Amino acid sequence: SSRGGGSHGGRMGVSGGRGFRSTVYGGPLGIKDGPYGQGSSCRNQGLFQGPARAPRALVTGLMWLQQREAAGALRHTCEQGEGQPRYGWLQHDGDAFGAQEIRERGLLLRTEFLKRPGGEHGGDWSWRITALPDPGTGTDTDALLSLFFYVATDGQGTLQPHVEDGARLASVTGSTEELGSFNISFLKPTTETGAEPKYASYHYLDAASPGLHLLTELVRGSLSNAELAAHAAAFERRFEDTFGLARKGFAPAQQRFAQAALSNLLGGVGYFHGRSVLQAEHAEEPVLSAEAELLTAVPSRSFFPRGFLWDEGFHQLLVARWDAALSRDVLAHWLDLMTAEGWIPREQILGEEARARVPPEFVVQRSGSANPPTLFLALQQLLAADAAPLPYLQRLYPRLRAWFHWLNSTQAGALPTAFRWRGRDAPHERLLNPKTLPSGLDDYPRASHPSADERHLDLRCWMALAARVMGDVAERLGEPAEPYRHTQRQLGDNALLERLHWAERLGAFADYGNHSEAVALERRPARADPAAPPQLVRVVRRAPRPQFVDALGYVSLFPLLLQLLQPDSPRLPLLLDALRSEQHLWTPFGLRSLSRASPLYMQRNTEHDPPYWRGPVWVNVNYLALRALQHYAAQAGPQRARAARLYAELRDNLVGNLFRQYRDSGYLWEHYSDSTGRGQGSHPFTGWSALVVLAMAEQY
Ligand code: 6A9
Repeated sequence: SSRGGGSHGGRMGVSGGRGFRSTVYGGPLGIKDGPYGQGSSCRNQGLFQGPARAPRALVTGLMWLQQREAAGALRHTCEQGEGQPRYGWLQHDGDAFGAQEIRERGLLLRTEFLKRPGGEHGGDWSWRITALPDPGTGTDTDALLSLFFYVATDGQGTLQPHVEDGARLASVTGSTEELGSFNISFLKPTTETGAEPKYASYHYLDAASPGLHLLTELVRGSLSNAELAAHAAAFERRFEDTFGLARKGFAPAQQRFAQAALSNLLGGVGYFHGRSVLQAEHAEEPVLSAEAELLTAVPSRSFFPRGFLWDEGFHQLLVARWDAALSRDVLAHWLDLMTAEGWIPREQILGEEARARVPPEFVVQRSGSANPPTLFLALQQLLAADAAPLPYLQRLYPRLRAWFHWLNSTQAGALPTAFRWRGRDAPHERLLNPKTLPSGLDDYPRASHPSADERHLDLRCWMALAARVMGDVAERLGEPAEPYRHTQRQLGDNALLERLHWAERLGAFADYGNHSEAVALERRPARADPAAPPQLVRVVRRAPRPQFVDALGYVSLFPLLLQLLQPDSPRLPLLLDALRSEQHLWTPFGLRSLSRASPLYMQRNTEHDPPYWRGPVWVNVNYLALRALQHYAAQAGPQRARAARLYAELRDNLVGNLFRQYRDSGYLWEHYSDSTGRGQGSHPFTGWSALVVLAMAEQY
């Protein structure tokens, strides 16, 4: 251990071995590469060609411990709810360089890695860990700090520690299936002035066990400052070349905010593998899927460290601008998860470790359930940027086709060209409105009484987008495009759209179904046991009948969001009115998800289920709104000038609030309060909230 103030480094040189591609993708927390490890050989598996990541990788990581009088806690991960002031990647290029800071009471830990490509095996990579007492948090700067590095193999391979002076671990050599032989060196720690740290001492532990234990005192770093500075400068240049935020006049603090947003999205990209629990529609019991591997970004490194289907399309809109090749890999991995019928499960909880973090009721994925096909948005962007070469599209195409047909057939509505999300919650007396998790908009109000006659507007619009992109891909490949073009025309036909979804009384587009607007939760004594505490129970004051659903919110905007409305549509000015009205969707922080005038605005769904998509501001939908407003501002039509004004105002509001919240709280958040702008829900949430970078850059 050493007294605070030391700078500790470890050079981790991995050399030798076969086909090592040392991209460092963090797991739940980048410094714990853990079971979501990195590395590995080139394999051709399914669609995915290029550097695969190893399921049984060499595992390395860091734990840390501030020793205090009242015994400190050994830390291995950062978890929401620990009151961590701030942690995350400040810079990360998704490939060869990253710099991360973890702040906690009394301590600032900085971790940096560098990859040096070269040779036959992907080259070497190095880490440096810097620990500084953090006087800002007002604690005893003499506290002992222990850093524990571990190296482990996962059931295969060998490890050999090499010890110096009786106690200091100088290196570990060994071999694994993926790497062949390798060497990891731990250099001695230094202080900032280059002197030997006064109180450093070393220990190591070599243990064969199901646990990961090579506990060692860490060492001093020889990642040269010069080399790191060059990477940081290169990152900043590339960031500016890609997004142009300095050119646009953003202040340095705002640029750093945007860099951190991108870096956390990239630094959260992980390699996951294992089996999912799948429930086929007519099977009695859920079954384990085949072993799957998934390279994906995640919504939140600490709270939801796994893949979510519709989140990923949004993530890739940003990733693709930075590194189109990485996006292509991710997209291919997702499409590879498709079952033989054409279904892609929405939440990817692969393997035991991932499952351990998820409450049992969320683990099973049900085969009838879809999720918005946002991967088409990402693909559309790759096509527009000429970043989807034909051989790649050719490999993707059979999967895309199967996916489209699965969606088009299994989610069809009762009327031609109508669609319906399958997998709504079953009605229950405790639910104000049965949720629609497959839509991604979980508790957004839908018909009060789910039925087969329901028509879901957002899904219909997603299908229009999917048909359009399928048509584009088919044309590029010389495949029959007309069936997709036909669907695209049908779903884009504004008159037909109005017939199915224009709700005159609401003055907006809406879902249709068996619905009662007079539904509420009331406190009632439990029926079975009059002595039990009262419960919230749903009462339906007027019988449901087939009608449009009286919810004005994100769903109503979909024909605008996905740019299906003609620029001269008489409905467009009405949607813009709703969007700009503070009584409805407009806030100083972005567009709220549900109108203040809507009966379910900010209503809980049950006693324990607070409003989620019933008021708060969500960044993914705001991004779509900006993109659409910019589109209508570029089209000749009566709303052109107004769309341009709304675009500029909305962008200022959204970007301004996310930046302020980051400055004040240290995080990007899952959603934002529509009344105060405060970040809410899971954090750090640098999944689709990171789209703020594209809003700043005005890239849509
Ligand atoms: C619950 C929690 C320790 C909900 O961002 C991922 C999804 C979105 O796809 C969806 O649109 N989020 C949105 O409505 C988060 C879902 C998290 C479910 C898991 C378990 C326990 O974790």
